[in-house]
Amino acid sequence: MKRLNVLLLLLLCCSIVRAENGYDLWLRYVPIKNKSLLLEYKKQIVSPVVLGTSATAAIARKELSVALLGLTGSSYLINSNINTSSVFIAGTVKSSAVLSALVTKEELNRIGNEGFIIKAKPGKTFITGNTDLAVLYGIFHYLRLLQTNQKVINLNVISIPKLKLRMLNHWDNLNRTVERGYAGFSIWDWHRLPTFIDQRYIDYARANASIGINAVALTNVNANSIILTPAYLEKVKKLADVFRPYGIKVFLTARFSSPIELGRLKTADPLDAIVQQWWTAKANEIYSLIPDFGGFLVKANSEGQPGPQDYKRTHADGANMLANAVAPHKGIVIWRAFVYAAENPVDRHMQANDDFVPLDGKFNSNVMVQVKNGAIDFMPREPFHPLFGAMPKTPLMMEFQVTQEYLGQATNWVFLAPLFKEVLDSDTYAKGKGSTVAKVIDGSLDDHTLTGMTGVANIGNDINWTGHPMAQANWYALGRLAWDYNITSDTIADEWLRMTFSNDAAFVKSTKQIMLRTREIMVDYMNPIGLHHIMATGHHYGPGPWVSNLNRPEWNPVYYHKADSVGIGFNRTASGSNAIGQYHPEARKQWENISTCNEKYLLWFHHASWNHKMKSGRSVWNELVYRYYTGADSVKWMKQEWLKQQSKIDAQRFNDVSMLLDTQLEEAKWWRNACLLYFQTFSKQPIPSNYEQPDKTLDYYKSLRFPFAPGN
Ligand code: GCV
Repeated sequence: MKRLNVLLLLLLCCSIVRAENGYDLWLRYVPIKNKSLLLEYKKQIVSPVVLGTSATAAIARKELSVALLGLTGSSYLINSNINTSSVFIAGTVKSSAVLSALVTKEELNRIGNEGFIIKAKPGKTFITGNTDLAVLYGIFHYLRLLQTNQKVINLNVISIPKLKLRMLNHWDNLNRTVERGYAGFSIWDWHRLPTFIDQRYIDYARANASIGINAVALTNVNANSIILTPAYLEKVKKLADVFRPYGIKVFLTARFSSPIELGRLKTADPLDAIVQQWWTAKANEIYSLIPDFGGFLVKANSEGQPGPQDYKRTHADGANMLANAVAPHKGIVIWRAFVYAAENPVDRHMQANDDFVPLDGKFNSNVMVQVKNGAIDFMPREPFHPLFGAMPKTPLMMEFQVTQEYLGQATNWVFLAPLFKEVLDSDTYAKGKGSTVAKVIDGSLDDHTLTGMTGVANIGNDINWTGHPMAQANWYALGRLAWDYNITSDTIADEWLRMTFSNDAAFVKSTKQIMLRTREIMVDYMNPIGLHHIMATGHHYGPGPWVSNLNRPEWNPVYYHKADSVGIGFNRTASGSNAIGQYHPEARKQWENISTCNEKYLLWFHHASWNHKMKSGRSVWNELVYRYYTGADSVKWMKQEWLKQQSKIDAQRFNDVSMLLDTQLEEAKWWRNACLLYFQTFSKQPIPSNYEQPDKTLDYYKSLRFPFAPGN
């Protein structure tokens, strides 16, 4: 009787969809439901072997054993030696003649240190590469195939990362607040480091390795020099030790004035010999603790940060000084191009090009210039940054923002892969048609070997890592696109949904459809037809197009939309700021004429009259009304579609997303009403009566305050 009860209890437990809080990300390894596939998989993984003695090989063995247990329900011992029954063999080419016989010399040269090869035929599977890390990447790839229920009996995969540095930038402060973080506090528990190693560090490294991320800048670019003190470097060393076997290199942000703050020098002038010696000694100290330290990431002379211009030196002078300090250790310097100055009356859009283009060719060979995807600041939609295609002699690194500072933060569901891809696929025309941004950053256009892409992380200590459960997809997308920018948004969403939620075909189809539309929906209810930077100032939460009282002109939304009685938008053509002149002529063509301008960017480049006729036949005013209402209505559609998925996934994540969609709908309506009521004071035109009219006044929206909005 007792046994029967236990059995019944077990059965009951198994039949309930397991509770999920999102911590497992896309590495849940839940049982494969398709019986015939399961049988096929089991035949491919008899007596699995992962060769190698390194910590990385041990991690690969552990991952495989955890994954196979979860996916198949059977426990597998992962051998580290080949035996007669092994049909699944993974290891470097050097580790076994069986593996080296499979690949040609040419293939081995081509895949480098991180690329991997998977070959399978019925009853045989081989995963190999030049290093244990490549093999680990191959195993994660193979597990993805199982997790997404793909066929694995005939495989011939050669996968090589398109970019060398695939990075996350954490804007994490030493007190654990996160600038523009919406998922709790920093996961770096500095106070308890170096002794206490939080399991999170390991899980974080594992998640990154599963998508190919191989570098991380731990600290905020608005840097604190304390991170460079001996006590903190000991802590950093511990994190680097955890990350190393996962193939992840650590970078630190360097505050340019550190020689003054820490070294008590009188200056931080990059041409001063004592300052140079200080940085050389600091670099030596860091490398003595962390021999594979990646290098420094620097924000200088931007938004109040110190930099070489304080000493009338150039960005190149500053970057090269640091580059000299790390060069003997094979380190690099990543110097950010996000610069603009309040005293400079030139259109903010143009200031980075003005500063950096003259420096092309003047940076040391171990310097990369990190450029945000657009010239203003991670807007819901921006044209690509004109620096891409304008500095052929300098390796440019892409900086995306994964954390949704300007895209609804952690209350809005927005899948960012389409945004990332839109930028990467943009044609700079730097060397004729086809000179895409992707080709600039992968080094192929101008023959660079240092290449990379980074994302400002959306990770915090919330149980599900990213605040909004759906925001995990953006971390995932960043990694996948940094590995291969040709992967489609559809594929990324598909993989992520299957691994993170379910392989149920109807669920995947419907939820993917929502994901792929989220970005356009958000653009419509937030920043349609080229509007930008009209968020409330400071925290950037919600609309604030009316703000005009801040000291720095370019911190005021009115600077960007320029609404007046005639029309709306920023004239950046030759008759205006001529920011458009910073693009190559062919690229310019798509925007320079108001009547042919790609309407997605109309108000980005033109001050259009309220009655300017759009391709839809509507006036600019009516188009704005239409977009704002369509965007907000589409959030209702998202909710309706999501509600249909209730039976398909676990209750906790289903409910979390449902509640957040309610918030998103309220915020979309808030954006719509506040912006239209405000712009109406200029257009003097009605919101047509067929639309539900705003239920609050403009004064009400203007009065809203959020003193404790996160991330600020
Ligand atoms: C880290 C924007 C953000 C700042 C951020 C800055 C940057 O201005 O609002 O929080 O600072 O970009 O990228 O340096």
